[in-house]
Amino acid sequence: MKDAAPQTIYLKDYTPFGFAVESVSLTFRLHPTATRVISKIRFTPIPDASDTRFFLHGEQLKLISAKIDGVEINTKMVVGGLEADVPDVPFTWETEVEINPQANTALEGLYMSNGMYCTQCEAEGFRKITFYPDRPDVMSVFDVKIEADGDNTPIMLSNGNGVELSKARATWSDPWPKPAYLFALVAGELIAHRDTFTTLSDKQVQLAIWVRPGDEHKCAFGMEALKKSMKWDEDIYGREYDLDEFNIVAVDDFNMGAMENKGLNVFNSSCVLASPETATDGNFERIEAIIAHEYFHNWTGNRITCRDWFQLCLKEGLTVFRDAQFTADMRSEPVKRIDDVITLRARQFPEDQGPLSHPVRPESFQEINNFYTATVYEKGAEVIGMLKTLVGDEAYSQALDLYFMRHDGQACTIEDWIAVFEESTGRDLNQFKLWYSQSGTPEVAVREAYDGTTFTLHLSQSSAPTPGQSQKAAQVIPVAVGLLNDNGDEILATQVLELTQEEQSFTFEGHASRPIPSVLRGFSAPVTLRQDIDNTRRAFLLAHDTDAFNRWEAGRDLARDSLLGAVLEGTPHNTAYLQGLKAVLSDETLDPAYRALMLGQPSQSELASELHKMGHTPDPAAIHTASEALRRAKAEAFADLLPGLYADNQVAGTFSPDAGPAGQRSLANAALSLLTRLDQGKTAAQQYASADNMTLQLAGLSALLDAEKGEDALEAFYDQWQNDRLVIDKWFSMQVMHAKPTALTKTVRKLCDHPDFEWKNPNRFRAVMGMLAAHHAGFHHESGGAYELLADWLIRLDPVNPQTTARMCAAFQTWKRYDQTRQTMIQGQLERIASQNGLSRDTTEMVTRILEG
Ligand code: B3K
Ligand code: ZN
Repeated sequence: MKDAAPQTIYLKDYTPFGFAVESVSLTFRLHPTATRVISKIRFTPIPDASDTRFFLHGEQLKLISAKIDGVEINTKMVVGGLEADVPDVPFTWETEVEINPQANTALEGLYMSNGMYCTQCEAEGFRKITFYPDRPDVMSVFDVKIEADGDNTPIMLSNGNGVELSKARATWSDPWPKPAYLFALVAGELIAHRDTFTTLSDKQVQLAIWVRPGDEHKCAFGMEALKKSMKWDEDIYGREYDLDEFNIVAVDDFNMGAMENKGLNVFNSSCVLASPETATDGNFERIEAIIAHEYFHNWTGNRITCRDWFQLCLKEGLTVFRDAQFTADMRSEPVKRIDDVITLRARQFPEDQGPLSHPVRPESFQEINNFYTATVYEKGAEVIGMLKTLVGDEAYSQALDLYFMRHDGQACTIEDWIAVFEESTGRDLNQFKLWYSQSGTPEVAVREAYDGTTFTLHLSQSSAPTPGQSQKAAQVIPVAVGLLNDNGDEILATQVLELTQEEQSFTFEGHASRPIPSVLRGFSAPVTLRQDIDNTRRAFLLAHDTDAFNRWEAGRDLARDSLLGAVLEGTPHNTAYLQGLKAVLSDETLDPAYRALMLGQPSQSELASELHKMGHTPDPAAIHTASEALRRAKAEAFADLLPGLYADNQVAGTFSPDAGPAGQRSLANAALSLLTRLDQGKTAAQQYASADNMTLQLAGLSALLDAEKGEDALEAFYDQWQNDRLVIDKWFSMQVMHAKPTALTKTVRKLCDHPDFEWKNPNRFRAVMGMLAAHHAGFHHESGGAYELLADWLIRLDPVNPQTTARMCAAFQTWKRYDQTRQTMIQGQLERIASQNGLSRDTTEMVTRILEG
C-alpha cells in the first residue's frame, strides 16, 4: 500500500526539478528481509530553477543515515518522501536505507519471487528502493554494486555493462543517462542461455536470457526473437544497440508482461519461456512481439524518454506501433491488422465508451499505474498509424530520423513529437493533436450518392460525451477508401480521404456505372463506422473486396447482424453470411491463418455493447444462446467442408512456430471446434491423445470441454503438467472458460480451493479471475454470484497487490449497459470494495471512477 494519501496530479502543474543529477552510485547489501541500499548521488542546483525545494521521493524506507558531502544531516520526513536543506552549489548526497524485499508482495520496488531478488520500478517503484527524485525527467548515469551471500544468489545483474562479477559481488555500470524507472536489479540462482549479435557497425553484443535451472530448454525461441528484433530495428528504423551486453530475465511473479529496463529487460516468465510442448502458437507469437516491444523501447522509451507520466503514450503508443510493424513483417500484415483490431474493439472500445474513458494523453491521475491502459497503448499506437497514413511512409521515416537525432538523451513531450512532424513535413498538425486530448471513440457515418457519372461519399463524424468532456470538436480522420465495380475488380486503388469537418463530401468523377465503395480500409482510424448498406452488399464485399481487412470486416458485419437479429427477433442465421463464408473457407489461395480469422465471430461482450448502443438492454443469456446457435449453424452449413479443412491443415514433421504452420494449425483447430459440434468430440479426443505440441493438445482439450467430454483429459492434463506453472495456468483458465454460464461460480469456487491456486501469483490469479470476468454469460449471470465472487477476491488481493487488483476492477466498467437489477448488484459490489478499510490508492481510484463516470 502507498504511504502517500490520494492526491490528484495534473499535467498543467508540471514543474521541472530544481536539481540535475550528475551521477548515481548504489550499493546493495542483499538480504531477504533487511536489504541495505547505500546511495551516493551527485546533485547540481539548476540556476534560476522555478522550484528550488529539495524533495526526494521515498516510500516504505527505513532511513539509517543521511549525509551531504560526508557530513550527517537532519532530514524532514514529509508525505511521500523527505526534504532537506541543501547547498546552492554541487554536492554529494549519501543515504543508507533498509528495505524488506520479502514483505513486498505488491511486486513494485525490490521484491522476492521464489527466492530470487527482482525489481520493478516503472512507474514509481524506485522510491521504494531509496530516496530519489523519482520522476522520468531526471536522468543520470548509474553505477551499481551488489553484494550478497554467494550461495543463494550466485548471479547478480543490473543495468548496463558488467564490470566485475564474482560470486559474492557484482559491479555494473550504465553509461547512458536514464530515469530511475529504468533501473533494475535481479539476483538469484539463474542459468543463462547465451548468444551474440553483431550490430550494423560491427560491434559484438553478448546476449543472455536468464532463467531458473530447469527452464533452459525454453529460451531458444525468445533468443531468436531478440536477434530478429535487433536486426529489424537496424533495417527499418536505423537504430543500433548501444551496450556491450543485453540481458533478459524470466520472473514468475510479475504484474504485467515485461519491462524494458536499460540493458536488463525483466519478463513475466509467461512472456518469454516457450517450448513446443508447453507453449501454444499464440504464446509463441505473443512472446516474439513482447521481446520486440521491450527491445524497441531501447530507443523509443529509454534513449528518448517521457518528461512526465502524462506523456506515457509517447513511448508506449510508438513502441506498440513499432512492434506491430515488426510482427506484420515477420508474419502476415492483414492477419496482424485483424488481430489488433479485434483486440482494440475488445479492450479499448469498452474503455473509451465507459466510465474509465480518458484521452491518449490523460490530464490528471491519482495513481499512474492505473493509466497503463488500452487507450494509452493501443489507441496510442493507432494515433501513430494515422499520422503515418496522413504524412506518407517516406515523410514518416524522415520525421523519425529527426526525432531520434534531435531528442536523443532527452525526456520529451507529445508537443516535441508533433513539432518534429510539423517541421519535417510542413504540415499543420494542430487538429491532429486532438487525438491526444479528446477521449471517446468517434463515429463516422457514410452515405453514398450517384448521378450517372459522379459518385459521392458523404462522410460525417460525431463523438459522444465522455467523462469530463461534454463537447467534442471535429478531428482529422484518415478514411482509406477503394472502389470496386460489379465484377469485384478494383477500379480505384486505395485513397486516403481526410475527414476534417463534421460533414464533408468526397466526389469520384467519371463512373459510367455505380461503383461499390470499400470504406475504412485497413481500419485506417480507430472509429466506429455506420454505413447504411444491406447484406447483399456485405456478401459482395466478403466475396470480392480487394482489401484483406475489409473483406474480413464484411464477414464480421454479417455475423454481427445475424447475431443481433437472432437476439432481438429470434431470426434464423443469415444464409448470405454462411454461403459467403463457405466460399472464403474453400478458397485455398487464401492464407490459412486468414481463413481461421474469418471463421471467428464477434464476442458476446461486443454484442452486448452493440445492443446497448442501439438502445436495447443486453440479455447475456440470450446473447450466449445466439452465439452458440451461430456456431452450430456454421458446423451444419460447413459439414461437408470441415473434415477436409481439418485434414488438409495437419502439419507434418518437426514443430515450427513460424507463421505458415501456425496458420495451418489455427485453421485446423477452428475447424475442429465446429466439427466437435457434429461428431461429439470424436476427432477432438483423437487429437488430444496424439498431440505432441501444446497448440494441438490445448485445442483438443478445449473442444472436448465444449462437448462436455473433457473430464478425463483434464485429469490427465493435470497429471502430465503439474510441475509446469505456465501450463497449469492454462489448466485453470480452460476450466473457467468452458464452464456453463450457470455453473461458472461453482467451478471457480472449486478451483479456488485447489492447492495450486496460488492467488498471490498474478498469472495464477488472472488465469482464474481474469477468465471469470471474461466469461460474459457466466459473469453476468442473473444470480449476481460471479460479481460477488470477483469482489470477494479483489478485496482479498488489494492489501497484497494493489496494482493487479486495480487493473481487474475494470471487469465492472461496462456495468451501465445492463438492466437495473444487474446494475444494482454491481453497484453494491463496487461500493463494498470502496468501503474497505485501508483500500489502496490504486483500487480506490478505479472503483471511484467506475462508480462516478
Ligand atoms: N513499460 C512497461 C510497463 C510498466 C507498467 C507499470 N505499471 C512495459 C511495457 O510497456 O513495455
Ligand atoms: Zn511498452
